[in-house]
Amino acid sequence: MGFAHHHHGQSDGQTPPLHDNYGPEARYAVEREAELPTTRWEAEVERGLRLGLPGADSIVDRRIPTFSRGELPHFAGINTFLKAPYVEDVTTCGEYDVAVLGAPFDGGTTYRPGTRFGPQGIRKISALYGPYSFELGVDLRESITIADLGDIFTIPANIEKTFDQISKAVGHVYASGAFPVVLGGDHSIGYPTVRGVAEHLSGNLGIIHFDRHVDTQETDLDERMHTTPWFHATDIPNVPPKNLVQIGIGGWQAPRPGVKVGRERGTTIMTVTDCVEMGIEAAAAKALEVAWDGAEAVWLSFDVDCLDAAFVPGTGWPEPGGFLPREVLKFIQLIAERPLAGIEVVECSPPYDNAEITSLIATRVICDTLGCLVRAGHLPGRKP
Ligand SMILES: [Mn+2]
Repeated sequence: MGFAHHHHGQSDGQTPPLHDNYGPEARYAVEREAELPTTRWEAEVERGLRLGLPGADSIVDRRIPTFSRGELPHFAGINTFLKAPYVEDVTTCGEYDVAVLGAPFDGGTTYRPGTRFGPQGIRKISALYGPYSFELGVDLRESITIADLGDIFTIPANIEKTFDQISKAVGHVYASGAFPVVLGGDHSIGYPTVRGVAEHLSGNLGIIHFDRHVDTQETDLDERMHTTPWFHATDIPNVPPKNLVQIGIGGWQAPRPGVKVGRERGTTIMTVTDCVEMGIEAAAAKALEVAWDGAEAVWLSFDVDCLDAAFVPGTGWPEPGGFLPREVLKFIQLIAERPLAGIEVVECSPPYDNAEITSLIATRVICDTLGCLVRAGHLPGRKP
């Protein structure tokens, strides 16, 4: 890489017509790139030179500063999410379109821990990503502003106090008008995140939940754990279970007490086979229909273990037979054609990861969600 991919190549502004060898997606991608501005990229270069000093005399490309400031080089710099500015003053988060916040908590895990390091792992590998997606034809840098608020102060020995902290933090971000991106953390955080958003709505909140596990039992090991968020979330008056759609459920780790609760409350479960055999397009349409039925807003809760265990070794309860990454990414593209209230990505456990691949897919899911929301015109989003 380097700077070359930021050049547009045609200095005279003339673009030759595309030949006919492209498929429709590649054609869309190549055509779209020509329409994307470079305004904020140029501002980043200018800022880098101003704050980081112009590069040494031997540096030929005079856009390179002495100190790395901004995106490049990808391996340098401080690990915020996508190298977004670290915004220490959370009272200002509403000035940004998107606010990333970590929920480093693994006190709800019932097998492998380590998700307290999930936000660190996701931020670290996110440095590998630029802000531009080829297929989506979106450049996040040119379209939206992102703040990294750092992490919520979780209380490792107390689940309930941690839940209260998470609800307060997520509620603050949601009320500010910034789009919340929550980096888990184990899946117990699904209950307090939803609680934090729901209290700011006058209508109902639907939930689109990707997972191999139902997570609908009331307690596990005598507490509210990462196997229980949706029992408690759907006890909230404006989070009805009829708007909870659970995608990718299956295998040998879906506890019977949770299945019973889902049956009694009328949640909707879609297995991997159901989704693949009806086709991802039809499955996404069904998921949207269920989640949005009479709802004011929809929350996306993405457990990385909905993917086949081969793709997510760094997770709390890996389960073979899950989705392929491309199936999940297609699913997300379709879901993000409607607006979202926010997204959480949970159960990424870097201590069990190999070559950062679990953190990599967690990052990809977030970037694709943001990119698709931008493409669909939902970001920049609502402001209070
Ligand atoms: Mn799970």
